[in-house]
Amino acid sequence: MLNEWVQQIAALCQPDSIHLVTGSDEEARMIEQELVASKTFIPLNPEKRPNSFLARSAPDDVARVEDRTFICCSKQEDAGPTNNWKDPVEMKGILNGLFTGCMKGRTMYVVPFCMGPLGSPYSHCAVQITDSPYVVANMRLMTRMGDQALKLLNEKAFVKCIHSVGMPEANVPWPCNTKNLYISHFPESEEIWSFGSGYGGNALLNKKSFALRIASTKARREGWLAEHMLILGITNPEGVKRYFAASFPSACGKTNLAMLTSTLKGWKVECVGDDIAWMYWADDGTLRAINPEAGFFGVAPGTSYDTNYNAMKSVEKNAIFTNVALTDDGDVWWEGMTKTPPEHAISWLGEDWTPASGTKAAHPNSRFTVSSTQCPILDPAWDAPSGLPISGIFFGGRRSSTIPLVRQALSWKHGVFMAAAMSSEMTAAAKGEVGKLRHDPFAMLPFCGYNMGDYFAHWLSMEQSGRKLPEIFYVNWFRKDASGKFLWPGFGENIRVLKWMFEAVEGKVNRVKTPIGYMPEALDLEGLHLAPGALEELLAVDKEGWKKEASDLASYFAQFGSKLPEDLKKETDNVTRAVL
Ligand code: TSX
Ligand code: MN
Repeated sequence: MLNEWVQQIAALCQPDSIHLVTGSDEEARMIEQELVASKTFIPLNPEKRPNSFLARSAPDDVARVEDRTFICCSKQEDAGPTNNWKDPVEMKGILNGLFTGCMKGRTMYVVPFCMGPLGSPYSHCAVQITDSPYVVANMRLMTRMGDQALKLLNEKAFVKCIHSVGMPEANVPWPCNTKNLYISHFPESEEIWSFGSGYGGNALLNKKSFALRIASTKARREGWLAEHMLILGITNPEGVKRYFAASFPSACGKTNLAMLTSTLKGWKVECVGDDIAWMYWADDGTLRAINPEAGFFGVAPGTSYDTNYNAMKSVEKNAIFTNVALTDDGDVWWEGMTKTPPEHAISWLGEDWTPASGTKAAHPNSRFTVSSTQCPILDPAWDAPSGLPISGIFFGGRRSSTIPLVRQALSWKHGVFMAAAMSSEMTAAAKGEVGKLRHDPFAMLPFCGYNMGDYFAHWLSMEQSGRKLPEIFYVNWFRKDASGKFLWPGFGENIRVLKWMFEAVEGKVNRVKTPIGYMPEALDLEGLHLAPGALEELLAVDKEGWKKEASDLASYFAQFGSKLPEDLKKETDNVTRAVL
């Protein structure tokens, strides 16, 4: 079956040769050498950054392209109002044209990979065909790939990922074809076809395309959850450990949180994953999570030994950097990495750069790719085939007003409502107007492979007897005072909020019931010099703000029409009534 499919794709794409990827070290060195020869990879100074490489993309191939991302299911209604839909037959016609001969003069790599711990009943295997050795090198760090996955592959049913940069006979460092971009998902046949881009989520089909868009449709059919969530473990001073999953829109510091360095004595955070969680109901009624990934593909700018010590330690060796700056001593640099910038560097565009240039040395969406195993606080059980029990789930967004530092949902339904109501202020890192609110339910807006209204209903349907539902929370590290200053110090100090949630799960904290959820009566602020009145401001229920919030939400929800679950309408009415 695998062989047949490979031959079929080869006949379409007409590559010069086919390479079935084994995942061996010799093979990795060979691919790296090939990438160095084609100038895709610049080897970094081995004294500074051993066995690490820098890649610079084409200037117009630097991020996921949501308006060229398609869900191709037979009925448009099944894609819903938040996805781009195309008829599967029509899309296959377009793709057949584009893929014909698209790998002429190139090698076609066949990459078997497993998402999730090897041998876990919760894991799923897939195969990606690609003509990008850069993609193969990244997938080696981010997934369990090669022979180990091939052995586990279900020959009858595996997700088929087909990717081409769309530049046959290419002899350039970063081949791509951004005039003809298609990132197409076929949830009914479990196929992904991606053409024209070599960057990030457009090309590494294991991540957003498979582990979220296709997996979310699988999860809906089979009664589990495929979510855009980090997973972390928290241990208290008594040695009790609990796991939490958490979901945030972009530019909220999800990777920083996943690798948090605690500032509270005796409290420890360990990292299971920073981006995706697959969660299942175990026979004992608990929700158990695995991280389907095996590596990090993190945004570089803003990452420093101060903001994310463990990420910086993780990328000290064996890392791939994409679109960061190259320093004169053969190392990497990006905005926010050090307090003082280098006096001179080569920018992500390959040009001379100095602090006086007035441009960014690294692209705002520049990345590091590294294996999870290099994270100093990787949870010892991160790879457990049985997954890890989830005590709580929290959601959040970047909001300068209205949304309190932390609150606990009043019920499962209320928690689902809070997550469906997620929104975040846009930063310069994302396109759009800076400061403008963008709704991003469950941080799944670009990643849900089906109708978002059905997705809400799926979450509501998780509430069943015999299940130990995790507690749901909502946090906001970004509330500001009247003068525009952040009220909360964030980063490692967020452990104080994690502590409150940990104890809330155990029913140990004092909390007050408000119309928007349970709020802390107090937080552990020992050793923290918060401005007088700041905590009150952080936890204030702003009636005027909530009135606006509720009416804005009602109009946002209206787009889902009859697909919007009754329970979410009721929850919207409840808050509206309570704050009026
Ligand atoms: O990642 C962030 N987190 C989570 C950390 C575990 N960031 C960075 C967001 C961009 C990706 C934050 N920024 C956080 C936060 O909790 N909070 C803030 C806002 C903030 C920024 C700076 C300061 C305080 C708050 N203080 C000083 O600069 C001294
Ligand atoms: Mn993500």
